[in-house]
Amino acid sequence: MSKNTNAQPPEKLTGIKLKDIPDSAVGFKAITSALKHVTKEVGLVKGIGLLKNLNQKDGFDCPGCAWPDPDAKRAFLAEYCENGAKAVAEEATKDKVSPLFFATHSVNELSKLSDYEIGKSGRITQPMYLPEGKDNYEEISWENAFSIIGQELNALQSPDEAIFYTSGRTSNEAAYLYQLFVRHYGTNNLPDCSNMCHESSGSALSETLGIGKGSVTLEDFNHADLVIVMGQNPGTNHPRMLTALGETKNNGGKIITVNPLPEVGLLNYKDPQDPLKWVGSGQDLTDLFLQVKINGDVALLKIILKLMKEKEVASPNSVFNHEFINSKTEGLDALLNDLDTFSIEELLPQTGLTLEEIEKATELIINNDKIIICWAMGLTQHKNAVDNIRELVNILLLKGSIGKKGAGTCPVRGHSNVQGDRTMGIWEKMPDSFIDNLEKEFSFKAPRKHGYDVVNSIEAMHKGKAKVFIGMGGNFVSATPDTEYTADALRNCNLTVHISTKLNRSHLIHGKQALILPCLGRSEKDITANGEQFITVENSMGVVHQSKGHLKPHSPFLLSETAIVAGMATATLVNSNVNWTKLASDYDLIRNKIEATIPGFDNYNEKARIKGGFYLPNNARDNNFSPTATGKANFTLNQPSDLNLNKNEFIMMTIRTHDQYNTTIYGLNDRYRGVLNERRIVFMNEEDMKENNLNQLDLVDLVSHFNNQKRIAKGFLVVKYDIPKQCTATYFPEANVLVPIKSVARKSNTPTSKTVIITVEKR
Ligand SMILES: Nc1nc2c(c(=O)[nH]1)N[C@H]1C(S)=C(S)[C@@H](COP(=O)(O)OP(=O)(O)OC[C@H]3O[C@@H](n4cnc5c(=O)[nH]c(N)nc54)[C@H](O)[C@@H]3O)O[C@H]1N2
Ligand SMILES: Nc1nc2c(c(=O)[nH]1)N[C@H]1C(S)=C(S)[C@@H](COP(=O)(O)OP(=O)(O)OC[C@H]3O[C@@H](n4cnc5c(=O)[nH]c(N)nc54)[C@H](O)[C@@H]3O)O[C@H]1N2
Ligand SMILES: [Mo]
Repeated sequence: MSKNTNAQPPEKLTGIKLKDIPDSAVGFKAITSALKHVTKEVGLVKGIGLLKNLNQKDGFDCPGCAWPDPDAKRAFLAEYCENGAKAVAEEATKDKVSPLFFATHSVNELSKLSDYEIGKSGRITQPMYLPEGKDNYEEISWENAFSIIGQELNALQSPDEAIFYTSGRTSNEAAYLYQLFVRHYGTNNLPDCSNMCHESSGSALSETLGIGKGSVTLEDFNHADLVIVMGQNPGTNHPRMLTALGETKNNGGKIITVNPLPEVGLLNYKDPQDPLKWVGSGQDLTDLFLQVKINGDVALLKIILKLMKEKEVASPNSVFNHEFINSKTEGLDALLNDLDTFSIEELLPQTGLTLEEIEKATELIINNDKIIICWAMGLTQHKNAVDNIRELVNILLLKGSIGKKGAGTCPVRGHSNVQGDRTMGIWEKMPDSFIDNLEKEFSFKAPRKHGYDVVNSIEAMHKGKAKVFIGMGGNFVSATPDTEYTADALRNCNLTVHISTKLNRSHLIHGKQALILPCLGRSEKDITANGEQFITVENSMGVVHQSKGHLKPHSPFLLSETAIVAGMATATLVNSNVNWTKLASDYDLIRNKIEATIPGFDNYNEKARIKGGFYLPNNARDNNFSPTATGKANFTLNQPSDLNLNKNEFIMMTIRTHDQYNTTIYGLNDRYRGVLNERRIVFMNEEDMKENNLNQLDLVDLVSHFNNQKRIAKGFLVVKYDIPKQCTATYFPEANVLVPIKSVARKSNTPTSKTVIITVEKR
C-alpha cells in the first residue's frame, strides 16, 4: 500500500485570503497572536504559567530557535516571542494521540492528512509498534520496544547498516549518551539536521577561522558600527534578534539587509518589551536594503571586494587593516589576484542590483570598523553555499573585523540545541581527538571511519546498504530533500524508529516494522530514580546553560530521551562496560563524563548550576586562529553561481512561513507576507507572470529540472510578490519533493533547498 508522502497531496486548497503586508513586525499583534495559539492549545491559565518560565534563568529553554538570552536582566515579555510561545504551546498541547487513536486510524488513512492536520493530532502518549504487514500501530511495552531494537541492530551484518539521526532539540546529556551508544555499537552514522542547515557555515568557518561556530556574543550587537544581515528572516525565525538589532541602532550603528524579499521584521519592528512602543510607527531597522537575486550573494560580495581593493590601491591604508592582515592571516595576495579574474560587468547581472546600491554598501563597510555579519539559510543552502560564507569572511578579514568587541561572524542557528548536539559529538565525522578521548574514558575501540551524513544516509537506505533507521527527534521524511526518493529509502528499511513528542509524517512512511517512542518535552518535569533532573543546552553564541521543565508530563508512560537511549543501549550492547541505567538516572554523572572528554567543560556540574550559564572557549572570539591548517585565518577563493537558466525557468527558494516550525505547522497564515489560510502557493515577480501568461491565484503545477530529471509538485496558487525577476519562493516542506537528492552544496553536502530550478505550468 503506498502511503501519502505530501508530494501528491490531497489537492485540498484551504481557501487563500490575501491581505496587505503589515508595515512593521512584532508589536501588539504578535502578543495577541501568541496568546491565541497558547489559549487554544493549553488553555489560558496554564498558558500564562508556561510563558512565565520560558527563557528565565530558573525556567526552561525555549524549544524554538537558538538565539541567546541576555546575560543579565530578563524581562517577562521580552524573553519570549510570538513564535517561541507558539513552539511551547505546540509541545504543551492538551491533545493526545493515544493507543485508541491508532486503533481507530490506520497509517494509510493518517497519511492522507496534511502535515498541519497530522501535527495537530497531538502528543503521543505511549510506545507504539507497527508489526510487519499491519496498518495500525499497536501498544507495546518499553521493554519489548527496546528488545526489538536490540534484535534488529544485532542482526545486521555490520553496524554501518544502521543510521542514527538527530534533530536539534536534544539536550547535551541525551546527545552525549546517544553518540556514546552509537559509537559503542560500532558506527559513526550520526547524521543530523545540521547537515541540511548550517553545515556550510561549519565547513567554511573551520577552514577559514579554525572554529565551526560564530564568534560574536549578544553584547557585541551593542557595540557594532555596522551589522549586515544576509539570507535571514529574523522577524519570523529569530524574533528576539530584532531586539539586538534595535540596540545596534540605538547606539548609532547601521544595518544592511541582503535578501531577495523585503522581509517586514527587518525593515521595521515594535519592541515587545515596551508596550508604549506597540502603537506608533515602530523602529526602522534597515538602513540599506539590497534586494539581491537568489544565489547572487557571491557575485555581490565579490563586487564589494573588488571595490574595496580599488579604493585601497588608489589610497593605500584607507581600507584594509594591514596590521591585522599581516599578523593574523594567510593568502591575501592570492585573493587580490583572483579578484582580477572577475569583472564587475559580468558579476552585476547575477546580483540583480545596481552598481550604485553596491557602492553604498561598500562605502558603509569601508567607513566602519566594527562589523558583524549575520546569516542563516539564505546563504547555506546553495551549491556554492560554502563559497558564500568564505567570501563574507574575506570581507571581515580585510577589515580586521573579527576577534574584537562589536565585530565578527554570526551564523544564526536554527534548532535550540543544534550547536550543543555537535559539541557533544553528534556528527558523522568527529575529529580523532574527540574519539581518542572517548576511547580512553570508556575503554573501548571506537569506529574511525566517517559515517553517513543526511544525504548519504538516504542514498544508503535507498540502495539497501542501510536497513535500520533511528531518529532522535525530527521529521526525517518531510525535512529531507526529494520526498518520494527519501520515502522509498525509508520503506526499504527493516525497522524505522522515531523518538518523538508529536505525531508526524515520518511515523507514517515506515520500514517493514516501525516503532514510535514518545518522550518528554522541554517544558516537562524529568524525574528519575535519583530525583528531579535538569538538562543543559548551548545557544547560538556558545553559552551553555540549564533548562528545567515545570509541567507534569503529558502521560505517565513517557520517558526522557536520555532514558530511551539507555534502554536502547542496554538492550543492544550485551557486553557493555558502561552502566547506562545509572548514567541515565543521574545527569550529573553524564556531565562528569562530558567534562572528562570534551574541552571547555571544566567543573561542568558546578558551572551548569550558575544561573545564566557559562561561555565555551572560542578561539576566533579571542583573535586566535591557530587551529586552522595554516595556523592563521585564511583568505579563500570563491566561485559565484554557475546557474544558467533557460527561458521560462525560475530559481525557487523554499522558505518558512510565519506560522510553522520547520515541518511542524502551527497554522496556515504567513501574516508578515500577507498570505492567509493557504500554504500551497508560489510567490512570483509581476513581470515574470505577465511574460508567462500567469495571473494572480492561477492554479499551477511546479516542475523541477535537474540533470534531465523532472520532479513535479501539483496544485499551487500563483501569488504576485515583490521578488526579483526569475526568482520564486515556495514553502518548506510542501515543495521538498522538488529538491533533487543529488543537488547539494560543494563540500558541505547540504541540499540546495534555496536553489531549485523550476518551470511553472498552468493547469
Ligand atoms: N518560528 C520559527 N523559528 C525558526 C524556525 C521555524 O521554522 N519557525 N526554524 C529554525 C531553524 S531550524 C532554522 S535553520 C532557522 C531558519 O531561519 P531562516 O534562515 O531565516 O529561515 P528561512 O525561512 O529558510 O529564510 C531564509 C531567508 O533567506 C532569504 N534567502 C533565500 N535565498 C537567498 C539567497 O540566495 N540570498 C540571500 N541573501 N537571501 C536568501 C529568504 O528570502 C528568507 O528571508 O530558523 C529557526 N527558527
Ligand atoms: N526545502 C527545505 N528543506 C529543509 C529546510 C529548508 O529551508 N527548505 N530547512 C532544513 C533545516 S534548516 C532543518 S534544521 C531541518 C529540520 O529537520 P528536523 O529537525 O528533522 O525537523 P523538525 O520539523 O524540526 O522536527 C519536528 C519533529 O520533532 C519532534 N520533536 C519536537 N520536539 C522534540 C523533542 O523535544 N524531542 C524529540 N525527541 N522530538 C521532538 C516532533 O515529533 C516533531 O514532529 O529541515 C531542513 N529541510
Ligand atoms: Mo535549521
